[in-house]
Amino acid sequence: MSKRTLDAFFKPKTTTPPTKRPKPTPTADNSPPHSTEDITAPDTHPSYPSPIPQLPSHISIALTHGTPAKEPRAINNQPDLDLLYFQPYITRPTANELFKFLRRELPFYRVKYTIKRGGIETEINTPRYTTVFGVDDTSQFTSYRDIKSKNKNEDEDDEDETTNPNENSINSSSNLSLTETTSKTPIRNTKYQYTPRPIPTCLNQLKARVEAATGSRYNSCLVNYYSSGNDSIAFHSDDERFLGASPDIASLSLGGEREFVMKHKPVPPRHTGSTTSLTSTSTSASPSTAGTTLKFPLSSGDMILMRGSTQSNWLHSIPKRKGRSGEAVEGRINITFRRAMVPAGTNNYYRYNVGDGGVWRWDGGRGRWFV
Ligand SMILES: O=C(O)CCC(=O)C(=O)O
Repeated sequence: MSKRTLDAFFKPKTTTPPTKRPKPTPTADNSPPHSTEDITAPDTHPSYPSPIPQLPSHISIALTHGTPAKEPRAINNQPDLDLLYFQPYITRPTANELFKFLRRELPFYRVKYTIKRGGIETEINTPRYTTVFGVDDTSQFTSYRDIKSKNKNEDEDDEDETTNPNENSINSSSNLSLTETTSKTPIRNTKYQYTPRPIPTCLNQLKARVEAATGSRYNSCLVNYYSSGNDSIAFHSDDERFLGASPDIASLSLGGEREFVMKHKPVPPRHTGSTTSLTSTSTSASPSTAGTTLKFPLSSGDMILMRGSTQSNWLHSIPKRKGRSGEAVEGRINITFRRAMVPAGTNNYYRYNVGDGGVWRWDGGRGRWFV
């Protein structure tokens, strides 16, 4: 294939029109939308509805030199439970700054989808604002320059500009294209149902720190925003097969305090004398676990790492929180860092965290969301 044809192939074809952004008025967050220290260009990519700024340098420095703020506590005193509880992972002042930055700068969505309940199509309105970045292990974002460089090496006669592998930074993310991880060839257009988006530098920096603290690798950042104590997430486990058998999931809290509640999955009664007996990953639970509910307060900057057999045996939730004024209405961001192994994970994450609706933005000046 000629260089000209390859260039045309890899260049992003369409650019999503930028979404409306609030005028840069002084914000209720007490910080200008872009402080004077933030002079580095924002990340841009055709899959982003608008550019995503770099972390202010004081946050970036605090993350690099100040995390983990405290060594974690291992919680493994219940059957099948294996947690690391960082209380906190990021100091409260930095966590609150990071909360305001991410609420202001990330594109959020309010996803609606339908499921069949008792044979009837039911519309579900996700009771949170959500967003997601990243792609499963079978694909990777590769810089346009690197692809050109690889092609150049295969065709030494082709004249091309010199490439610098160090420029494969997300900062030049408009250059990033999806390639197959093993073959390094461009992915098929039909591989994903939704367009995966590279993790912007601000979240990538955070991910790198979390990886160092937890000893795990992640390829996806899922972000939830709970605008008040009325927003919640029901009991569930992140036990999808696309995460592998015993996934590590790091869950970071920023902003308002909420309670993280866990309970063991129901243990099916022991079934004997049948060749079609149920199999379950939960059979190791002792009777004393049944009905045990664990509650972990999550303040701004706290992080819980769920690992090992936790997801296959325990459910977790953030229940609604009422009655304690102030805390109950304060916004909260939760970021989960996960590693999806196969495209089903990417499809699932984008379907339920981005979907097909409009982009929601936080207007700090007015203290409200707009679409
Ligand atoms: O908000 C939280 O702390 C939990 C989020 C969660 O459970 C999830 O995203 O699956």
